Amino acid sequence: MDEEQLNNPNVQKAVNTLTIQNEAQLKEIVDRLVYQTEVTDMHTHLFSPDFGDLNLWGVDELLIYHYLISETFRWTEQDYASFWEMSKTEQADWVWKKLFVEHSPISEAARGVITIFNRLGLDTSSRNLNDYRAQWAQKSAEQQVDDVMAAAKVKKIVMTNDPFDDKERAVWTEKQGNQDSRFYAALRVDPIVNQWDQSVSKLNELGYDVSAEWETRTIEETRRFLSEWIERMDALYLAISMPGDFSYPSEDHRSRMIDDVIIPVCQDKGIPFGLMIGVKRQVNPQLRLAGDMSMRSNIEAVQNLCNRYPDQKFLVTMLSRENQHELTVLARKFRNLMVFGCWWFLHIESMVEEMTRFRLELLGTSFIPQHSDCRVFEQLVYKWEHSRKILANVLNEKYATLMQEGWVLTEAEIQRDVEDMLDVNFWRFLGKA
Ligand code: RAT
Ligand code: ZN
Repeated sequence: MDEEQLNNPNVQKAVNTLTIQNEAQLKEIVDRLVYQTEVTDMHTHLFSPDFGDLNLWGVDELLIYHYLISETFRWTEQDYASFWEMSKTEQADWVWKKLFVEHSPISEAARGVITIFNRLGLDTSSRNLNDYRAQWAQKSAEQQVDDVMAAAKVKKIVMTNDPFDDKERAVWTEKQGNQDSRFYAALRVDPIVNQWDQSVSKLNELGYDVSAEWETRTIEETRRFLSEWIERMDALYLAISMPGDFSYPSEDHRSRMIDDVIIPVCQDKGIPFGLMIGVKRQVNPQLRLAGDMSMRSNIEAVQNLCNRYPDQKFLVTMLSRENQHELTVLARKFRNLMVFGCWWFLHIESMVEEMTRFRLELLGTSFIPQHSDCRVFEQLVYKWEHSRKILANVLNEKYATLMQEGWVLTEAEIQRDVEDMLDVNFWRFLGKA
């Protein structure tokens, strides 16, 4: 068949519905589809170019990613304060020297930088940081966003949006907010749930009549705050990170806020509540953003939420390896629970493989295998490529065992499954697909 025929949609459809003949053909098809299918990245810390310098990109930002900062400090006695006093360029020089020159960049986060350089066409053998900087200097933020999304095959990006952040709020209130249709908002609610005392004055400043006491007026006004911001941002879901000792229900502020404000607002707006559970914040405050740890959690909090609110959808990921299997089992019991991503310290090859494998074995394709959690734009390239490789390998193995039993497969069926996992499951869960 020549290229013209292959590009004809009718011919394509006929080819897609042909039975796959052997495992070599299967591998070619699965690899191609997993690598080529455009993804929806449902949790990131990226911003569209509308947000100006909140949109982080470039080689220095890549090197001072907090995942790399904590790794770099393992190689030096340097005091923390002097590191934070350095300019970004000096910090990046230091990370480069310690992690890429004096040692091999083998960790996931360090290897990721090399994948990015290579995919963006830089000479990884030169190891010349200033050359890399010079090549980046030729780009604009807008161009880089386009190029990276094309290279990573990411079509939709969900940001993490915080109205308490002064810089970000100004973009929503004084400018036009997000105008880029490839980007979507998720409203982050950590402060009002986890630091209520500090949030009261902030809400007052923003014009909401709340007080430290939990009373009707405070509940109404906090609901109003969330509703107005969901509308302003067109937020797809509410999101929070929870410490490992999160329990629900409980006689505490968190449970009151969930029951009286968060769930009623989510129900009213018809949006999910996303929970990322198992962080132990600031075990080493000197490392700042890099100073958080993972913590084992009690799955019963999720079970109780799903049980009490069967009509409410919950997007959930957990941070400790020990919680992963039971979270996946719980998703078999509650269709209002969508398991997503391999979060933070689990976003490493060995854990992604283990989790992807048992999630497929317990849930079939009815989950969201990955989100990137990127903070720097170019990270989309490595985070997605590394995960796609694992997903392709595991899927190849699973389909091959079906074929060995005489099950016939078509390319169209595999395409459906891959699109579900990388894109559609998220939107369907939101009721938007
Ligand atoms: O993965 C990260 O970069 C963490 O620092 C957190 O931001 C985490 O993903 C979160 O959303 O709380
Ligand atoms: Zn995150």
